[in-house]
This record gives sequence, structure tokens and C-alpha cells, in this order.
Amino acid sequence: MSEAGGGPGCGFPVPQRAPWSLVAATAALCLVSATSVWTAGAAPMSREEKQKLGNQVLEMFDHAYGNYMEHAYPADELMPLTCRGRVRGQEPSRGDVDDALGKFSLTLIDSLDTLVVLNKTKEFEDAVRKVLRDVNLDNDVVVSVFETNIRVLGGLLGGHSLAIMLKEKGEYMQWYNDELLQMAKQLGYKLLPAFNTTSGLPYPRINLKFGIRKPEARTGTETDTCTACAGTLILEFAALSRFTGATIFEEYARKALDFLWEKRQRSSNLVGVTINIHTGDWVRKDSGVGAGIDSYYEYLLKAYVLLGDDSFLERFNTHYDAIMRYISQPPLLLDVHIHKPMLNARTWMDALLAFFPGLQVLKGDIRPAIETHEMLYQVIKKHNFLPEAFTTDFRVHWAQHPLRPEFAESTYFLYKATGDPYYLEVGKTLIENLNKYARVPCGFAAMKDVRTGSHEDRMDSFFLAEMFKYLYLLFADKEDIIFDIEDYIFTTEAHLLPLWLSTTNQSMSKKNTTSEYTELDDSNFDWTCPNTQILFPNDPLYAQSIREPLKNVVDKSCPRGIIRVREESFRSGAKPPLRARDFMATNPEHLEILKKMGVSLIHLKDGRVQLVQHAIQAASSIDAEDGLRFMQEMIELSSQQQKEQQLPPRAVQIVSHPFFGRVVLTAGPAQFGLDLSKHKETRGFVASSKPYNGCSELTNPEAVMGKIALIQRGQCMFAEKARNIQNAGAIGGIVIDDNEGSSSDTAPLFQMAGDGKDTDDIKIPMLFLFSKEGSIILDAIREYEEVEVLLSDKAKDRDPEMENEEQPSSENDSQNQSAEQMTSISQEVDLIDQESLEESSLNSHPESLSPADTDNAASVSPSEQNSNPAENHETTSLDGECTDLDNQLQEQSETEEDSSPNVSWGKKVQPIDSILADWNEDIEAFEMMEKDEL
Ligand code: DMJ
Repeated sequence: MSEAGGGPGCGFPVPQRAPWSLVAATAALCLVSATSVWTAGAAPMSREEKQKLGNQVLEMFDHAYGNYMEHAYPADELMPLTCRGRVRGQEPSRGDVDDALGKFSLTLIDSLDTLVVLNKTKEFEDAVRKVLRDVNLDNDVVVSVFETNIRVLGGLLGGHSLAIMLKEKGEYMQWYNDELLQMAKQLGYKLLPAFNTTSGLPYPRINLKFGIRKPEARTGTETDTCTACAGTLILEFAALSRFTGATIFEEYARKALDFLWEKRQRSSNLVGVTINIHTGDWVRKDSGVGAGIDSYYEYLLKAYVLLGDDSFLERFNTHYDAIMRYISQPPLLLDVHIHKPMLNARTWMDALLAFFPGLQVLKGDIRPAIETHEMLYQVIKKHNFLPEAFTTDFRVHWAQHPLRPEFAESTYFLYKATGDPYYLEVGKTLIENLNKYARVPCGFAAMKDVRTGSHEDRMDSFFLAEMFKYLYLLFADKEDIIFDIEDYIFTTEAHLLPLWLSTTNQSMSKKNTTSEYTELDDSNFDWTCPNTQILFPNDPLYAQSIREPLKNVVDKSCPRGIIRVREESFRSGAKPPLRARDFMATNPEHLEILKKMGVSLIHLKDGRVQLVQHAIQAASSIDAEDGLRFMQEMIELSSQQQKEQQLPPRAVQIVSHPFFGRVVLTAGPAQFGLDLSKHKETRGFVASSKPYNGCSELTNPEAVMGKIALIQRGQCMFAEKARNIQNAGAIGGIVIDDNEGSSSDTAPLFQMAGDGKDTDDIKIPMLFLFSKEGSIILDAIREYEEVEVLLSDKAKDRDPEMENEEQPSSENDSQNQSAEQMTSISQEVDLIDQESLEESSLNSHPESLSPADTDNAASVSPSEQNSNPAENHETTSLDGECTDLDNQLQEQSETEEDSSPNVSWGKKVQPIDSILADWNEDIEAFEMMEKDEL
């Protein structure tokens, strides 16, 4: 350890002084050298135990790969629940996720180099032969440029890299003659038309056969792409150029990176999530290290490692500095706005950011890596897997988990950097959870909902490309791998590219160019490769001591708990800042805090109060910052209230025999389609759509024509479902929740959001029912076949005429009884509904905003009581853990589509007007993010 610490070979050297050969090896060198650091802490794991776990990983891989090969190949992916291949076009569309599928045996290609890492050389040889024999890259199918690059081009190049390594060793692959590389080149040329834009940023999608913009291509009209999509090409493209001598690939990838760098927000040095490929304008101005941006940063640093080009390191360091300044709030990583980087853009994190601790290890910034990794591990311990998105107080925001490998990746790199056996234990837990919860007879199935343990019929190729590699390597000793892994760099899909590429065919590279933007000084390297003497100052328990305060951060967290932990640990002695949702205008303590934050409260003549912030009047810069956040939260609350105000709950009333309007189901509205509060109600018979999820063209248009279509929630956006049933001739739609047992009496209603695009084409009314309410209709259909409902903004009087027609004969007794049951359910629903309404009005107060001529202003009404009914439910259980009923309930309603959070407080609010002009951009961004799918 001491030889590595602080020596010139460890920290990334100042580029001008660094010969490329040293540079290329540096990152790996640092990781290896730190492995011997650990001497105490978690109990060391015996060699036998490590081998046992390694063998378990091998067995799991065989289970996943074997089932794919047996039941799915040559399809792109295995559907592990139905045990068959997923062939695009033959299954209901899953939207963008399907863009990875190009009918090119994706999983086989993505698995190639995993086979070699796992010492399955024979199987690798077979697999390569299959790829060469079976795979066609010329399919008439539109694929994602990003996914095709990282999975297919990367997979072919990784396969080629290890094929030539094996050939050189002299035993296997003796027949190999660069065939995989030829395929990679063919694919590379197929992707090039995507770069035909003035900016040099690639189109997000391309038709493998027809390219872009030809009428047959069915693509090329997109205007936006994500930053990661345009910025995650350089490793594969440069490797392709250097392997083949065809310089064009590296040139194109560099041009795209240059453009992104040019477009970074100059004062914050951050990039947004999506960019217009023609104008270069940022479309989404929020910025984090997860979805949409993640591997752009990864590739800047790794391009430096692989290619030895200083400009990539300079760019990375500039961005990293900004990330650590604005986004990193250890242990959290929270999105901010590129123009106002002190403002958080979200209150939740996505699972993709779990790769970041691994990247920080490569960078050499171990401490925050340990912290974030530990926080993520706590979330995993609570839910068995990392949910796709989770809030800052660790509630599930999006409950799906498609067996993503990022956390395993970071665990591996942290183990390499610290040698702390704690990370082996973490890996062991990952293995156990996969076997316990995701393993099915025909492979491993993605989690549909980590809270319920329900599965999705999906096993993504990255599970084989990445998860098994990182888990196997975690437990492997050097002698367990047939080649030296340190000679390779991992792409974002964990494909292996040899570091020797940096000296090959480099004529086209801009070697040793120094960026015109960044003056490098030594501070750029403050966080560089672990200087183990500083990072582990004679204290072998270093990593443990960083983790310790975070140990119970999830379990013990009440809502807002993590903020509290963070603030307690970073501003010891200070009280946690006042949150907008807790604010009571009559609480003297709150008023005092407001004053400290520079926020003044003005009582208006009409009884409302107006909040104005003058940062300059705050007691300190930290208070000013808290004040800014408070105002931002207040605006966010108001904006949510506004939405709620605009779209109150709706009713689905069953009007046909024998219900006659007595069954009224509380329904959630949609932010699109016919507004039932403005129009006459819609009445019609119901019919289930086929497919039931309504995510593709209906196969039973004759059944839904002129009727109200029933569709199941999930798989695609609400708006897509609406369009599909409308096209089939439905006059309305009812989306029924797929979370079994959910009900509006236990979960707050929410509005169905649009898809972020123009939804004016949707003319029919759409309502949402939770599962219990929905099953009342479904049961009714089963029993009576013809079921007529009324969709409206509120229940209509019962129809006495219809009711008189009710036949009291004994043969109808059972029907009547079941109708009675339904009636009583409906009454219960009504009752609860009324109760909750009363509760809301009890806790809500006229809240309004009014003009102000000052920096930041928002108005709220004075409140005698807490304006958040959720607070009224907050209880402390005996074991000291906090439970928040409303939050728990809210979790139940939060899945992929319900991006509009339910807000049950403060029903009455007037619109935000011109005083908030300065904030409009933020509000729009919030709204956009809420609508966003990951
Ligand atoms: C992988 O395909 C790659 O790691 C990509 O960069 C983003 N994440 C997925 C797996 O989660």
C-alpha cells in the first residue's frame, strides 16, 4: 500500500507529463495496488467460501444462459416466465425498451466475453461459431443507436478481443480469423448514417437495413436524444477504428463528444438530460449522474484511460468538479438544474446512478463512493433489490427492478479499491437475493414490483453481460481467470477492450491536445486515484468508519430522515431546515426560522399571506440556501395543488341491471382526453380490450367499438392505451390497476399523466380505477355480461325507472345478493371518500399566491393546523421506527406511469401568476420530470 500511496504512479498524473502508456495502465494499477490495504474490519472471507460463491455464480450463469440458449435462441431475449424467446413484433410493444432488440440474437452477443471471464472457453468457441453462422445484422428493424453500440458492437468487440487473446495462447480459437471484428465493422458502418446531423450528434434510432430518413426506414424524424445516448460511443467506436484502421468511427464519436462539451452549461459545467440533435439546445435541463447522462461521464474518464488523450480527462475533471459541487450530497446524488445548480430538480434517485461509486473508484475518490454505495445497499437490504427509483427518504418511487448490474459493478470496484471483505458479504447478499426472489425455473425474471416480489416476463441481456461478470470477478482470485483482467477496460456494458489499443492506429486521434476551456492546475487532481496514505491514514477501518454512520439510514428513516442525517452529520448542532410541507404560518418557531432564511411573510388584506425571500437578509449563506430551497418547495407544492385542483376525482357508476346506479366507484382522472367536468357524462357498455394492456393495436375492435374499453394498467403509457382504444372505436376507457388489492380507500387517487407529447388527438374520456374497484366491474361482466356504466365528474341520481324494472323473483336472489354486496362496497367507498374529503377540507386552507415584485415570492394562507394530513397519520411505532401511513399508501400508487404524485393536502389554491415568472422554468422542469419515464 505504501508504495502506491502518493507516488507518481498512482494519482492520474498531470497529463502533459504523462506518457500515454503509463496513463492507460494507471486506473487498473491503482485498483490493484489498493487491494492489499485492508487489514481489519469485517471478518475476512476464506478462499473456500469465495470459491463456493464463485461456483454459485457459475451455476446461476448456466441457469440463465442455458435457458436462453435452449428456449429462446436465436431470439434476442429470453422471456423467463413463459419460457420462450422475445421476438420483436410478436409481443406487445414495451415502448423504448424494445429498441434494444434488433433480431440479432442480442443475448448471445452480449454474453460472449462473459463466457471467457467465467472460464467457459469451450462454450465461448461454440457461441462465436453460432454468432457467425446465425446472426444477421441487416434486419428491417428500428433499433436504438446507443443500445446497439454498447450491447452489440461492444459485444462483438469484446468477443473479438478475447478471441484473439485465446488464439494467441494457442489452445482455443485457432481457426479464428477476425470474423467477429468483420461483423463489428459491418455494424459500425450501419450505424454511421445516424451521425448525419449538422451537430454530429447521432439520431437516437436507426433502421438496420434502411438507415435514416428513407421512407422505408420509419425513423429519422426525432429531434432529441439523451446525453448518454450521444456520449457513450467513443470506447467502442475508437476500438473499432483502432482494430481495423478505419478512422471514421473514432472521428464520429469524438465529434459528438466535442459537441456535447461545447454545449455544457458554462457556469455550472453540467449537462442536461436530453439535447436537440439539430440545434444543440438542451431539451431537459435537469442534470444528475443517473438515467440519461450516466455513461457520458463514464466514457470521458474511460476514453482517457483507453486512449490516453488528455482532453478527455480535463473534461471529465471539470464535470466531476461540478458533480461534486452540486449533485453530490453524500450519501445522496440528487439531480439539479443546469442553470440553477443549487436547486434540486427531484426528490428521488434512479437505480442507474448505482454505477457512480464504481466510477468514483476509477477516479480515485473513494470516500463518497463508499458513502453512496452504503446508502444504496441499505435500500437493497430493505427491498431485496434496488427499485428503479426511490425517494430521498427511501420510499419506493418506481417499484420495478430489471436485474440491473450497476450496484454489483460498484461493489466489485470498491472491493478492488479497498480489499474490504465487507464487499464480499455484499456480493453474497446479491447472490442470495437473486436466487431467492428472481430465480424462476426458466432463468431469472425481472422484478415487476420489489415490494410484492411479483415478476415480469423479462431477462435483459445486460444481466448476462454484466451481472455475472462482476459477481464472478468479485470472488475470483487471479488464478481463477485465464487471462489478466487488468489488461482490459470495461465498457459500460462490461465488455472488455484491451488497453494496448491506445498505441494502435492512433493517427486520427488528437493526441495530447489540451482543452481550450480548462486551465489545469493541481486542484484538478485533488480527487484522483486513491492516494492510499491519505485515504487510509494508518487506519485499516477507514471504509468501515465511513459506512458506520449510514448503517441504519434506511431502516431508521422517517420521511425526510436522510436529509436529517445528512444535515446532522454535515452541520452538526444545526436544526434540520424547515420543509415547506411542515410549515405553519401560526407557529412562532416557524416564523423565526423564516426570518433567519430571509423569508418575510406579508399579510394581505384578503386574509392571505405572501412569502417573499431576500437572500441578502438571511442570517448566513446556509440559511439563504435553505430559504431558497424552502421557496422552491413551496412553489412545487403549489404547482401540485394546482394540478390537483384542476382535476378532482371522477366517478364510474354502474347503471345497468341490477345496479341501477347504486354502485359508484371513485375514479382517477386523466390529464388528457375529454374533460368530464366540462362535458356531459359518457355512458356506454363496457368491453375488455385485447390485448388487455391496450399497448398495441386492438385485436378485437368489433368488441369495443362504441363501448367503454377496459384496459389493464402497465407496460406502456396511459396515453398510448387511450390512442389504441380510440382507434378501435371505443367511446371511453377505464384503466384498471394491475397492483392486486389496491383500492381508492387505501391509496390516494392520482391523475393519469400524458406522455410528455401533445395529447390533443385523444378525444375520449379516460378514467382510472384501482384494482378492487376495477374488479367490481370485471365481476359484474362475468355475472351479467352486459354492463353499462356512466363516466362522469360525479355520481348521478339513480334511475328509478330502471330500478322498477328489477325482478324480485327468487331466481334472481343470488344476483340481488351480489348486487347488495357491491352496493355495500360502493357505500363503503363512498363513505371513505367522503371522510377523506372532510379530512382534506379540515386540513386544507385557502392557499393562494399573489404578486410580488421581489426576488422569490410565493403566497400561502395562514394555517392553524399542519397543512399536510400525512403528518396527522405519522406515528412512532414501539421499536422507534417511523411509519407514515400516507407515505406507505402513496407507495402503493407509485409505479411506472403515475408520475404525477398524489397530493392530499391543501385542496384550495389559486393559480401562480406573474410573480413567479422567474420560477416558471423550474416549474415546467418539475412538471416535465414528473411526467418522465426513466
Ligand atoms: C446497461 O445496458 C449499461 O450499463 C448502460 O450503460 C445502462 N445500464 C444498463 C443496465 O442497467
